[in-house]
Amino acid sequence: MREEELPESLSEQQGTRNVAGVNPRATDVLRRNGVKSWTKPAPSLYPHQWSWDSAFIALGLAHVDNRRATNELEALFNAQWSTGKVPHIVFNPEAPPKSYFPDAERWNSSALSEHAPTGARTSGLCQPPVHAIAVRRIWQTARGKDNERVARARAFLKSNYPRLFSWHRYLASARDPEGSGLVTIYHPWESGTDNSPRWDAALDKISVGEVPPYTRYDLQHVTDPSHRPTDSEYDRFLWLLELLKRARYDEADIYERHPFLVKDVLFSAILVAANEALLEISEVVEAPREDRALIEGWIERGRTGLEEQWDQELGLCVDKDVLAEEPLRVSTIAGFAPLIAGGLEKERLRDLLGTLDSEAFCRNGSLRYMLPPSTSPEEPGFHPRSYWRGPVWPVANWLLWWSLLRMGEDDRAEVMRRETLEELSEGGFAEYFEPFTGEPLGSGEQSWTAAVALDMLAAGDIG
Ligand code: 9WN
Repeated sequence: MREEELPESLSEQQGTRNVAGVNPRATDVLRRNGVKSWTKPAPSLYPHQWSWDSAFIALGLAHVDNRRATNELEALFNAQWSTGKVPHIVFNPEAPPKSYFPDAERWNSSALSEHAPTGARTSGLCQPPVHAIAVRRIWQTARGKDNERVARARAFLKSNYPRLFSWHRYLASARDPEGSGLVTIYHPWESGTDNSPRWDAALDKISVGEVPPYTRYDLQHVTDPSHRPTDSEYDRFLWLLELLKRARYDEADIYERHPFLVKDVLFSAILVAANEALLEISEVVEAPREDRALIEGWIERGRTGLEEQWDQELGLCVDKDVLAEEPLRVSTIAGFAPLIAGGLEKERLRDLLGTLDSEAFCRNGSLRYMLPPSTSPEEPGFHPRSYWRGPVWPVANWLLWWSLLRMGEDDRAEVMRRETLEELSEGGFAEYFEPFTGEPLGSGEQSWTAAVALDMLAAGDIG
């Protein structure tokens, strides 16, 4: 769809405040990245539909165009696997050739797995389940509006509730056969924080075998290759992909022999928060009582599992290498997982806020803005320009801001919101930012950056 064919209502500012021109610019980014019924994460670096990007995008679009927000999620869920898995990438058949690697051919999921969808080509992985949170936002922004909009939102909730429920059930079962409350990921791409030092120790243990030749197209879309993962990281990523293909994406097979099985605390915490949203949705759609009991059980189990991963010395929660049975002790934003999962005891909340307000994160004296670097500058694996090894990511700020609000930490939340919006007002809607200079890095015009700005701007307007 060409730009001029995108719905006009995207430029209507429904109830959002304009902070230094951020609002109209954010709306324009989402308009320009729009493709048919969904939105590219970025104009050229990411030409397909990504799972958690789409959830954040829908969250932002809910404030400017509810129909487009619902279309975004429906397009994604149309590619859901029969196991309940929501794929991390849904490939765009109209993407220019040689624009993103690994492509649909390399994943080959429809040929390898009977569970893959028939109408779309997808990757074989998944990403953090922000979707129910976005669906609830669609409901919140429709409530109190005209009857037709409320009825449309209710119908959307009703038709998509079963998809959300089966997605969460998949994560609670296939991805947690131990019943630990924590989700196992098979690949760093599933975490959404791909080259974070969180994964270094687990990746180091893998001996990389023969990877069929490949060309990285991502490097042609950034000004400096040091912003992106290194070639050696890519070799490991691609090797894990080969192993998943050999297992034909079969969960039991993967669990049996895959060399990268990690309990991801950030993913698990997002699932807890999404389960809270799902519980509210289940009430709106009057879902069976048994569903609600199950969802409540998942929430409780998730919080208990996270508490077991608490590291008192770091003042953070840490991931766990399932195979080595070891905690992965690295200081990154993922460690704030319990804040995202909510339901905290006073003491744990105090610990987490103490870490957030320390030199290791927001109070580092050299920061351009008081925003948490993705990896603490005190970590040996920290790198201020390399992707998830240090740069500030606006979506991560959104997760923390939203969690602080839910914990009643309004003043801290307001600082996070203000600093984020100021950074975007100065640097634009970049994918990520250098923490000490505020320099925009990675792709420009990143959709989820624009989307979280819209949600932050609208704060106060919604319940
Ligand atoms: C691999 C799209 C995605 C985000 C991820 C981010 C990055 C892909 C890549 O871009 O990952 O999935 O090629 O680097 O790490 O969180 O969903 O924006």
